[in-house]
Amino acid sequence: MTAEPPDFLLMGVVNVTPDSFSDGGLYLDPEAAIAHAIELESEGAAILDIGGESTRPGALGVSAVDELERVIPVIEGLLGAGTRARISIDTSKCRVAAVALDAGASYVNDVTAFRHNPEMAALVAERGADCCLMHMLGDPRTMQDDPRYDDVVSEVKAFLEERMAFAIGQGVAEERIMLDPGIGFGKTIDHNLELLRRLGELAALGRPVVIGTSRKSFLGRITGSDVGDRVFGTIATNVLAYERGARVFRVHDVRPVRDALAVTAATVLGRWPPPSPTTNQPTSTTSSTTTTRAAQSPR
Ligand code: HH2
Repeated sequence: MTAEPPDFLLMGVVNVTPDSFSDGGLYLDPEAAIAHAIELESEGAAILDIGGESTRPGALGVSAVDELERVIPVIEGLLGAGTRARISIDTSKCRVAAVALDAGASYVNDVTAFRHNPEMAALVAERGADCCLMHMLGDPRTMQDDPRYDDVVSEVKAFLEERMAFAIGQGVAEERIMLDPGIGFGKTIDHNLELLRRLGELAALGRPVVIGTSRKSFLGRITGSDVGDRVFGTIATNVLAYERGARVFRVHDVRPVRDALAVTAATVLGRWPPPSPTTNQPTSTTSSTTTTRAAQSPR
């Protein structure tokens, strides 16, 4: 495998759920989830995002107990297997995040941006974890029921600014925060496209932008492709998102997106190999510092 350019990170999706929209049931067995995560890491994932609750439109929530039963054996198994990738816990429950951090996770991906459990911010602060704050209109049960905005980009931007201020107010260090527009979370196809088209306005907030378009339904609406066949659309959106300043890419199909972004980054930078050593490291400081620098000065 060639070296990864220094300025982007791949977050591999590991859904330990029966009902996720694209891979529900495939990795509910911990051994299957661990093997899948190890494969994603070998393909270039620097972060493994472990989730035990689907957030697909209409999804019903699961209890913290069920969520923990799904994710903790996977986190422990991965660390036992010597993973060098960072472990992210994809949850909006403080209790789940706390146990996952105890088990060795170092990143909290909260699709509610600390709104579901505001005390999650203090937990992240206290543990010195990194976090991703994502925009969502409403909640997964209702979010796709006629979402409306006057200007989706400025409203998402204002929301992310407010959530970042909240997190900082609760003690989270600014350099620990990443921001995500929440593609598909309370957005029509046009809202998703407008957010991608004007992603630079969110990158201007100065924090690394995370983007999650992988296999989502708007790609199927455009191409007519089924959920398992949306990697080409996923690549197109991630390449454009990189060009507009995103630096963390949450994907199911790590290898193809990695190759596409490696060529994109090399072309945008205009040189190969990259100027500094690879930053695909498991330590939070290295990763977030690198992506921060990149987001502030993408080219
Ligand atoms: N998308 C999903 C879940 N978590 N987190 C962030 N930060 N950004 C995203 O775009 C995002 C996310 C939905 O994808 P998936 O996990 O594959 O599906 P499901 O929620 O059905 O498990």
